[in-house]
Amino acid sequence: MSASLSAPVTAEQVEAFQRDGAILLRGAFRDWVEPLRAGIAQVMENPSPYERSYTPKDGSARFFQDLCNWQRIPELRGFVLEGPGAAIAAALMKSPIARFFHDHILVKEPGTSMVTPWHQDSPYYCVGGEQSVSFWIPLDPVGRETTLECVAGSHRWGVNHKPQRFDGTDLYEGDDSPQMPDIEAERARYTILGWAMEPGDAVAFDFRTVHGAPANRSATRRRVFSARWVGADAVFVDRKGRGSPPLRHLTLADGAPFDAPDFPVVFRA
Ligand SMILES: O=C(O)CCC(=O)C(=O)O
Repeated sequence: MSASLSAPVTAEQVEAFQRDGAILLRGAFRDWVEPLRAGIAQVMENPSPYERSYTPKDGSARFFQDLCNWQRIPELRGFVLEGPGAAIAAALMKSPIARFFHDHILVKEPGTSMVTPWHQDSPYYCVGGEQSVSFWIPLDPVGRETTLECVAGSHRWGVNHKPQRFDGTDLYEGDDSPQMPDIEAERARYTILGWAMEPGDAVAFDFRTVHGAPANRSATRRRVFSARWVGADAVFVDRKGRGSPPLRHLTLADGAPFDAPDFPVVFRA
């Protein structure tokens, strides 16, 4: 289950990622489905202090979320340090290194009405730079009507829209950054990418890419492991520990290279 020595992605995939800010990687993490399922089960049994699940007011099933568990759960640690993600991330980002940022577990139980609103990840994160990628890896089959959706090219819009919690409240008090446009109401104006997926497939998307996900109206769980990577140009952005994840213990200076023990360089060209 170690990284392949051959090119981890094709030149066409790299160009599509750079152009669209989101691509589908069929089967990229197929060998890691069982370890990731086992890791998620352990986290759900024993969540971290970062857990922030939502239970819809209509009584439908919950949307479980937890973050930053890779260091304490052996299966997740194995995925980060030994899986193919680091090499794929470096290639897609066109970076000589891939540094791990954090992991995010997102489980939409069957029937949950919880929609993941359209958003960009970059304004939530204490990291900036041009080189970033998240792998959104479903561990259950996901139909087109339930899958992650990304707005093609939105990573190049040059705007950081106001970050909000998934329940619609603002993340930062007094934040006057622009509101996310109502993508849902005007879907025809955008090129919206989304794919039916099998366990171990991945959507690779840039932290700046506008994305969201529907409720899970299916009868199947939608377990997802998201793994987030940055490249050589990453710098710390001081959000005073109020971002997501709320990493209050970091002592890096604003604008300093993003280098701390929690964020290991896993791949070097
Ligand atoms: O899985 C979802 O519902 C949303 C995923 C997401 O926003 C992310 O991985 O950044």
